[in-house]
Formats: sequence, structure tokens, C-alpha cells
Amino acid sequence: MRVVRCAGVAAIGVGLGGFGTSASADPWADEVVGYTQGTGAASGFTDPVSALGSPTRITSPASPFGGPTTPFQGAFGADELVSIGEGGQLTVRFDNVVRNDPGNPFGIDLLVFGNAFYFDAAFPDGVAGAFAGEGGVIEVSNDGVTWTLVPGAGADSGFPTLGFNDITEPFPTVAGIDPTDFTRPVDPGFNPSGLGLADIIAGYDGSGGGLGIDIGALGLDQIRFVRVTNPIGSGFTPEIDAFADVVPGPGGGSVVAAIVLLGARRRRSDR
Ligand SMILES: [Ca+2]
Ligand SMILES: [Ca+2]
Ligand SMILES: [Ca+2]
Ligand SMILES: [Ca+2]
Repeated sequence: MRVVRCAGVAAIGVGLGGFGTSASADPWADEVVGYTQGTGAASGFTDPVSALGSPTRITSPASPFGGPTTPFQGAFGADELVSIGEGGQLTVRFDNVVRNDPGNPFGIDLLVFGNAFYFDAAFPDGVAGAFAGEGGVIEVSNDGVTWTLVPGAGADSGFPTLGFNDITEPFPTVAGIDPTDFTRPVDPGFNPSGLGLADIIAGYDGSGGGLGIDIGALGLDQIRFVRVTNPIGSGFTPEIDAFADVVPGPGGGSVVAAIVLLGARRRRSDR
């Protein structure tokens, strides 16, 4: 085991995101507070800075097997993921506050991205078969001292990452032109099992995937820290790609947001 302290790495996060103009404005995690790789972490996947910045839209572009992320093709680059072995733990901090904003779609405030994916049950056509999720206990905190468990959530078990809305192949090598929104959650009621890529993309409805967490359901108004622990004996070795602060938008739970949205749609249809 080893512990890496990475104070001051926030600057590395600058420029990795596609949103905002400064580190404090981007919606991704900004700083590694601590990392213990644990036992059995994937060799070469032990730089915790890989969990800062945007989720992976195009994985391993230098590899012949690389290309846009899809629910069948998860991120696999060593500079894109950090592996957490048994007994290991990763703690990150946001510069900005992640709020229980009533305008957040489906009530979800925080997204955790791993590299979970669906096995292609009809290779190479892309039909979501067995799911390769890998656990990872998640806790959140506002002060980095008092932690709240996110019950039942597996950090590397969320909706698989989707880089583009206009991808038509499950294992693409060429980028699309319509990037997904990594700050927008998938409807937690959506079940991709047995669906083909086009139906999965439709179900994602513009989202780039991820595991959604409603911090309000935990009794919290805001958080700044997230940590992922892999208990000894879990039998899994989760990989973490990124953490995202959800941006209020369509699907937001508040009445006000719904009314504003309705107005916007009407104006759009008036054109
Ligand atoms: Ca940030
Ligand atoms: Ca919420
Ligand atoms: Ca994984
Ligand atoms: Ca990453």
C-alpha cells in the first residue's frame, strides 16, 4: 500500500473540462485529497489525478482499440482511470459546492463515472447483455471530516459512459459531432438491459451516463468531498474515471423549473 498526498493538484484539472473558464467554475472534481491503492489495483492505473477533470469522451485514442466511449466500450486508458484495490481508498474534493439543487434532473446532484459497460450480447451489433459493474463504496462530506454513506451505490457500477449522441456503432473508432452532457444524469428508472445502442442513446436523452446520487435523500444540502473505498474481501477492483456536479436543467424536480422549461419549449415550438 502507499499513500499519495496531492495537495495543490487543482491546477492540473484546469483545461481538462469542457465547461467554464476556470477551475472553480468547472463541474468536475478538482483535487485529490488522498489515495491508497490497496491490494490488487490494476498495474499502471495508480495515478489518482486520473479521477480529476472531465469523464472520458474518447478512450485511448492512440490504441487501435480506442475510440469514443459507449455503453459497450468503457474507458480503458491508464491516464483516464484510477484503480482502487481491496483495502484502498480515493478521496477527492470539489472547488465548487455540489448542492442539493431542486432544479437538478431527477433530484440527482452528483455523478460518479467508472468504466462499467455492457457485454455485447449480439456482437458486433450491440445489444446490452450482462453488466460489468465493479462496486466501490461511496461516501460524501461537506467538510472532509464527517462522512455520509451513499447506501447501495457502487462507484464503478453506474450507467456506462457515453461520449456522443450520434454514435451508431457499439465499438466506434471515430468521434461523433454531438457530444453528450456529462453534467446531466440518466433517468434512474431507465433500464438498458436487452436494448440496442440506438435505444440506449435515446434512453440516455443527452446524458453521458454515470452513477447518480441525490445528496438530498441523504439529508444533506451540499457537499465538497467524495471518497470511494474498496473493502477488503469485496472481490472487485473498481476503476474511477471522474466525478461531476450535476447542472440544473430539463427534468429538474422543482415546480418553478418545470414551468420555466415548459415556457422554453413553447417558445421553441412557436418558431
Ligand atoms: Ca471543479
Ligand atoms: Ca437532489
Ligand atoms: Ca471497471
Ligand atoms: Ca478520468
